[in-house]
Amino acid sequence: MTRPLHSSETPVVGVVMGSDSDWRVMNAASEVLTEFGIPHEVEVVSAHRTPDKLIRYGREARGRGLRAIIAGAGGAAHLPGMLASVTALPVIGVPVQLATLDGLDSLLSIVQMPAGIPVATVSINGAKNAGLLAARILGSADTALAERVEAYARDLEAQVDEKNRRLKD
Ligand code: RP5
Repeated sequence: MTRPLHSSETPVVGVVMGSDSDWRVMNAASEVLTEFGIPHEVEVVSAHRTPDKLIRYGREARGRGLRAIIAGAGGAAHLPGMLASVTALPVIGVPVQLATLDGLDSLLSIVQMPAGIPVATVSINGAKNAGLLAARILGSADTALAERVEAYARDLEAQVDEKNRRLKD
């Protein structure tokens, strides 16, 4: 079952992952979305173990009200690309680092898409940035959300200023 994190609101972002073992990384995307007040759902959808579910999820996503999908997977990480093939929604891919190799396998599996089917790929284990990118995408049509994204950037700037002040003390 798809789990709305804010049951009173329709999810607008889908956070999906190839395995529940990816949650240790993908949790960061969910945390950011919660911080920005973006209703989202979390679901395990595997390109290889549940291919029918993947196709269904991708085809139904836009009709259910989702406006972006964040998809994380490791190893032979086909989930983000396959989802992008069956939906017109923006898909943000998160390469998840596994115990073997160093995550480069996941990164290359996600980033090397054929022309025509884009996936916006973030860094290895970059789920936090995936959440922030989803906030920016939604913010392009939501002034209040865009202002929260700007405030977040200002806060980062203030943190760097503060660190500089401490260095000089
Ligand atoms: C990928 O295989 C998943 O995204 C996960 O990163 C990896 C390993 O899955 P488990 O064997 O831990 O379920 O499809």
